[in-house]
Amino acid sequence: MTLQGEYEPNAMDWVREQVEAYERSGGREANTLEGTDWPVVVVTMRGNKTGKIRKIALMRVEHDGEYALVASLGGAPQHPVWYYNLKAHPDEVTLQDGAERFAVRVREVSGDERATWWARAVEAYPPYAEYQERTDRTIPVFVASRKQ
Ligand code: F42
Repeated sequence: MTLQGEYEPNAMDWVREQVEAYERSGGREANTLEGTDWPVVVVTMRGNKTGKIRKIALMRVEHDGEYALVASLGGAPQHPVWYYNLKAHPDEVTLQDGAERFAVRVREVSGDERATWWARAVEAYPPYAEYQERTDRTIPVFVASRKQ
């Protein structure tokens, strides 16, 4: 499943290159955070202002076929702008995990559900805990579920 529209490469070279190598190799290359063994996934979405197709890489946090998408931005004071894309177009998202790319529906989670997914996220990628220490902003967590 692919989203229709004009692809606008990510403004950050290292992200754009990782996304493009990941997609080109069917997830066999560029599938971990640079210099680590921590796996990543590629998320494709629709821009909430331009309507263009945007792609990012995120740490892979999977549980029973669902994925957490953690809007950490390294603990920066502001959300990454992709947060606003997912809020605006939660049904126009695909996720690639390794060779498999599939359509997902995303929803921001809160309360106990967020706490459960946050624990899974920190277990998958411990630096998330440091990122949350760095900022007063509560780092948003989306859950991506496969579309039937
Ligand atoms: N970022 C995370 O937040 N969490 C992670 O777990 C994570 C892991 C990760 C692993 C590998 C890797 O290579 C990158 C990783 N990143 C992670 C970084 C992530 O891929 C994003 O690059 C980062 O989160 C920043 O996302 P961003 O959407 O804020 O990117 C900005 C810099 C950007 O691309 N801005 C564009 C620009 O031209 O300035 C606009 C992009 C956009 O979506 N525009 C929207 C549109 O309509 O087209 C409008 C958005 C708006 O509302 O302004």
